[in-house]
Amino acid sequence: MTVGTIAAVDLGATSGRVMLGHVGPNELRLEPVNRFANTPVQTPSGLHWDIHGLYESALEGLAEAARRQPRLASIGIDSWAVDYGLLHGDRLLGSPFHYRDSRTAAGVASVHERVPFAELYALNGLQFLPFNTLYQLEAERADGLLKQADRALLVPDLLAYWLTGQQRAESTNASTTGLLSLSDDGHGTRWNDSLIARLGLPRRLFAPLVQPGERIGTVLPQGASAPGLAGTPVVAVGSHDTASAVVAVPMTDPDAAYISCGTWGLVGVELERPVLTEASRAANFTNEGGVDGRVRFLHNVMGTWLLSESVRVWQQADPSVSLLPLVAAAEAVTGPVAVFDANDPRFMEPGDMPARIAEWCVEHGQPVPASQAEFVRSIIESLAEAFARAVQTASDLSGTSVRTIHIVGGGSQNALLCQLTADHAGVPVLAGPVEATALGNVLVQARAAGFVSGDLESLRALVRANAEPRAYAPRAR
Ligand code: LRH
Repeated sequence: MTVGTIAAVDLGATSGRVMLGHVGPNELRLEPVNRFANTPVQTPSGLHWDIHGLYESALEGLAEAARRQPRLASIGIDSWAVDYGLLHGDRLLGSPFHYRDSRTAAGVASVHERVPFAELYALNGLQFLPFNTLYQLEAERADGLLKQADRALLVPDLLAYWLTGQQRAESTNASTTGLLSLSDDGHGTRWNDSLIARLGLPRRLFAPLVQPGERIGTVLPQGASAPGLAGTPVVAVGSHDTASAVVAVPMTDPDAAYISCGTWGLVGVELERPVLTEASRAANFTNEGGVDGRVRFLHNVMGTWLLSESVRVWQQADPSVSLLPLVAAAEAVTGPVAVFDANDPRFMEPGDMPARIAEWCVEHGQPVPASQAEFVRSIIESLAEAFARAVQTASDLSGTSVRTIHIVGGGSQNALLCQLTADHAGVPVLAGPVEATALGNVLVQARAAGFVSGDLESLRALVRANAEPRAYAPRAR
């Protein structure tokens, strides 16, 4: 086996990047090509993604990748889940909505009237999140917009379509729509036609499914903005960013939990079979589709969103405020700070997070943080507490006795968060890699191209061999 080079497009809720991945049996190296901001746009119709800007930035990165590496083996695309573009023929019907837009509230009620949540959970195994695709589609249906649409493509599928002309639905991300059939051995092979019909959704919206590792198509000459890009295969990866991140969690122990920590903290364990008990429904745990048919049994905790939204608000008064010095100042805070419920729905939508945290503290008789450093400390303590609680619940519900917690993604660089998570959980934390999502994306492509082989455990061994995670031992509390 040789070392091959692959391109990964990885779009997060606040930034995107194109990476080259150099992969062989003993090599795994990422080479950043470009990074760009992902700035949502508020218009009278609501909060939208700047999908054309994102596509353009991805194309710029891919063009540069092809310049640096004329023999790219393939391209793979991942992004956040649930959001989609509606198409009429090849025409996009408006900018995709951001999942933090509040339009879906009415959609939730009307979906649950047709299919009560308990029944939905038995069918799709998904935790309740008000923005799951099926609720968003219900909002479009009620507005009459679906009459004109003949496809709904999730964001990575939409970009892959623009590159290749092929409309496909990658299964890990499709599992977050709530509209896939869930069988005993997991997700991913069939749309749930009867559920789609009961919800009054047109079946034509849903493209044929592909599994991670399958080829979607090749870059069209008109999709190529650089010589050398046309004809490059576009391969399905775990196109849900969290599915790709979980591929690159360097777990060696089956009794491990993971936290994929970026905007969200996705906290859970990997399983062979879904858990659909009454207890897991009550705890709002999800069974999302993973690569190789694994199940991502996890819960969404609010994540670094609480920090980035707070900093955004502080910057409105003082543009010099930035997160890193505040985290350093938070490390120096010694007295007790409020630990609030990071999962409270009031923190979901964009807005004045410090004010909402203060409001929560007043309502619950806790001290309101007195400075920005105290707010940051309080947020990090609260996230660590919520992470530890979710690990415990994942362990109880799945029967996994967690001995290690892996933190991957941007949050793994936050030493205070990692240490406090270990302390709250009373379990050692292993932190890194930071770029787990891009690594998972690259590894699935590399396996499809034959540069590496084996199951997820072999891919994870390669991640670990190339970057040893940093260990945080729990301290007595
Ligand atoms: C993380 C993520 C998460 C979803 C949310 C919409 O980026 O994909 O797994 O629940 O965004």
